[in-house]
Amino acid sequence: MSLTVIGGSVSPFVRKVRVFLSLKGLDYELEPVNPFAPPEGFRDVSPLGKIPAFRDGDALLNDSSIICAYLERRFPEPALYPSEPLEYARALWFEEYMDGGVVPVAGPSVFFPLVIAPLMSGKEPDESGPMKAAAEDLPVFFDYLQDQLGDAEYFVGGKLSIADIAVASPFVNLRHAGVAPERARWPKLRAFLDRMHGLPSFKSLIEEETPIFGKRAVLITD
Ligand SMILES: N[C@@H](CCC(=O)N[C@@H](CS)C(=O)NCC(=O)O)C(=O)O
Repeated sequence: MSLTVIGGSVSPFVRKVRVFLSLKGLDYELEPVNPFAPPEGFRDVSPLGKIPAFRDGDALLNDSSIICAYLERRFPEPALYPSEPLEYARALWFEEYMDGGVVPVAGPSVFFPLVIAPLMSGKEPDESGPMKAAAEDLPVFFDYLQDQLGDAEYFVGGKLSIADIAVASPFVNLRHAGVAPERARWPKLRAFLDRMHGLPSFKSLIEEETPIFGKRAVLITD
């Protein structure tokens, strides 16, 4: 068996797949690709030019959600999707809420200008735009997530699932940018993130990524 994740840790979608594999107890290779400076022929591997792509032997797959869904069928244990129909649908919803709702806002308006642009240009970032976005655009997502989590430990069905992995992954990017839901305002969401990011599957990636992204002063946190 030979499993390969194609992409870099800059991406919350790549991280989602890597955490998923880790929680399944599966070994894999990481083939680093920067989608913004892709190797020649990358479109043959990823028709939309995006990461992650994934290889299982000769089979090639794209899109983090599809890769995780495939892995669940291919390696059913431990189950990381709920089996009850409504819980299954809710788990998929939280995945979509993050991938299609939160990431397209948090990525370009906070993570990219505070972390990636300075890495590429070597210049200090102008924090005003990202801080405004963090203060004005992200709270609606934090409110919703905290409300949906309530007093539960996990988002769906009282059990760790793809929903929790998908929610926690983009918050690692925000964390690298020095942004986190303030503890006083979103205590339950923040405690959930602390728990998730403390799992060995997340922790090892955060430790791997931190030297690459540098350690920004925490801007919005407690
Ligand atoms: N829905 C896709 C989204 C993948 C995605 O947007 N990846 C970004 C990196 S975070 C990318 O490769 N962007 C390059 C581009 O859009 O050209 C997934 O879940 O895998």
